[in-house]
Amino acid sequence: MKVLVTGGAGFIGSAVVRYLVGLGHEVLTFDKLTYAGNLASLAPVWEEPRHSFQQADICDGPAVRQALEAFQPDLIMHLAAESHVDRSIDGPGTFIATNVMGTYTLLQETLRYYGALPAARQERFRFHHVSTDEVFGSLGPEGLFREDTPYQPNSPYSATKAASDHLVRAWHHTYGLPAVMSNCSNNYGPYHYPEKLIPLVILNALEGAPLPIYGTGENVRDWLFVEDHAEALVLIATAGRPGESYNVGGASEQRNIDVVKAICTVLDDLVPDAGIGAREGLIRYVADRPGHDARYAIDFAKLNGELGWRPRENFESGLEKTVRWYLANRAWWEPLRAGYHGERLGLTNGGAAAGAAQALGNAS
Ligand code: NAD
Ligand code: TDX
Repeated sequence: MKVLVTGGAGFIGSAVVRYLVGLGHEVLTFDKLTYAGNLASLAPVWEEPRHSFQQADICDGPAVRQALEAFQPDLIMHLAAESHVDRSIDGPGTFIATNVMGTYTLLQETLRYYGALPAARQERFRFHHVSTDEVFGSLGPEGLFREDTPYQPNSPYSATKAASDHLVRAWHHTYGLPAVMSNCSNNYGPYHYPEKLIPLVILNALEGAPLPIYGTGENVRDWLFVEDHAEALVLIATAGRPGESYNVGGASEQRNIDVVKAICTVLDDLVPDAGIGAREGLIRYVADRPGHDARYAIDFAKLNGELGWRPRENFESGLEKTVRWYLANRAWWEPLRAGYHGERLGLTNGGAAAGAAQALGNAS
């Protein structure tokens, strides 16, 4: 297959690209290279003739059109997004631009491209939209998100992802675009930009810096190893039913405080440091995230029943792999830490108005 992957230089996108190329598919990575995009994450496939790269913005209709016409994909996997909840609190404008307007632009150009394909290629063509469980809002202590759970997004990030999900659904329902969707839980693993909880805590703990826990640390997330997710995404994109959505979860619910303590234990074991001591001593409770969702948990019975997928890693095995990867790949993360060193994000919305005007201006 020829697969165009938007956001393929990001954390999950690059795992998908590496997996697809490994399977023998021909892949075009289409990515704007924002702060979160990193060509070093594509190093394992960079020399492969089956892989090519185009730096471009999904909000740029002519660039999307040119890429589709030149590459002629059989499948589009759409992962490009602004993805960090804390940044969406500080500046929602870029989230509206990329996640909403960018998805709209991509859908329009995809529909145009799809409409011009011969019938046999239309039959095979799929558009896969990758989304998040955060669109479903926040759970209490019991229950799981299912595909039919009502949408109740609480952060600017999840509101823009919910909007993009609705657009994809409508383009399928109204225009007949053969689209599938998936909503997954929190990913972790190699090549994760160190602004999210797990990589941030690994790197801070390694250097003996404070480990910030928002609020009480009781919030629960369901952790999914990124390579398990990549496998699920390719299965959904190729074998999922158009018009359907599939939940993807890791069957690994953890309280944040337990995640941070587990990272401390693995690092104390692998890299003991007398100067730092037991790393749990670095934990600091800090101001809560505004609108912080209490609990996310996923029921992936549909994906398991229809397509036979389940995660290979449990949290313990996945976390140890992840920590070992960061220890072995300083050259990947040191330049990123030089640019962003874990400063607290998401406590103001001071830049929002200016950011919105600028971002939406660029998108039109
Ligand atoms: P990421 O932030 O690591 O990567 C996003 C990528 O998209 C980057 O390479 C960036 O350069 C690119 N990008 C951003 N704006 C773009 C634009 N306008 N045009 C083209 N490229 C652009 O994100 P991720 O964690 O890999 O997430 C990938 C997708 O999965 C997103 O749609 C996200 O909402 C979704 N998701 C992520 C998680 C998670 O835990 N990380 C969980 C559920 C869903
Ligand atoms: O320093 C921190 N301290 C802390 O306690 C950070 C960065 C986070 N947290 C908490 C907030 C959350 O309860 O840890 C939890 C995980 O936070 P993030 O890593 O920021 O992830 P989350 O907000 O849950 O969203 C992630 O999963 C769903 C991804 O960033 C989204 O893109 C995805 O859709």
